[in-house]
Amino acid sequence: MRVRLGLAVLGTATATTLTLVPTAANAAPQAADATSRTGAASSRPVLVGARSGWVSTGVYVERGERFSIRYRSGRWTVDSRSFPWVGPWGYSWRTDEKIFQGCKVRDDRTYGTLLGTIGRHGNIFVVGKGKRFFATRSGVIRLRINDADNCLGDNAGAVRVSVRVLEEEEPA
Ligand SMILES: [Ca+2]
Repeated sequence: MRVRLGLAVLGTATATTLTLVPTAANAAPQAADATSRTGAASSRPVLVGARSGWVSTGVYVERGERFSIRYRSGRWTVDSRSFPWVGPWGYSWRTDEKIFQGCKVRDDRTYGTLLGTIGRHGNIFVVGKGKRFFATRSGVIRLRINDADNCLGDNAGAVRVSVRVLEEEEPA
């Protein structure tokens, strides 16, 4: 009786194993996709909210390194009641002159322009829709909208960029 019972248990175990096989086979391609996505993207996706102020990208660069910031998607506005949504290149000067002046982080650029800095007290540079940059100091790259902290309340939207530290000999 005990032997038969053992066989019955074995039979059950085999059946269970058989049903698990297709599940495992289905899971395998998903796992492979996830790995290849991660492997291909040494760039880091970063979401910069229009109401967030400075946002850390989590990407640290050493002085002298090159890095790229590329616009991926999204729109934002510096006044959701009165002004249209734009990408990280910001408003045209024609639209900009209709917006109350006095809220800019960089006066020489239009509202809505994506700005960057390295570390806490670095120069504020223009990112716009993105390009390659040269790090003039070491630190974490931070990004924000060209709209001052005390003017963020009426903003809306976000832009998504990818940030990547470039290899020494990497071509454009
Ligand atoms: Ca605003």
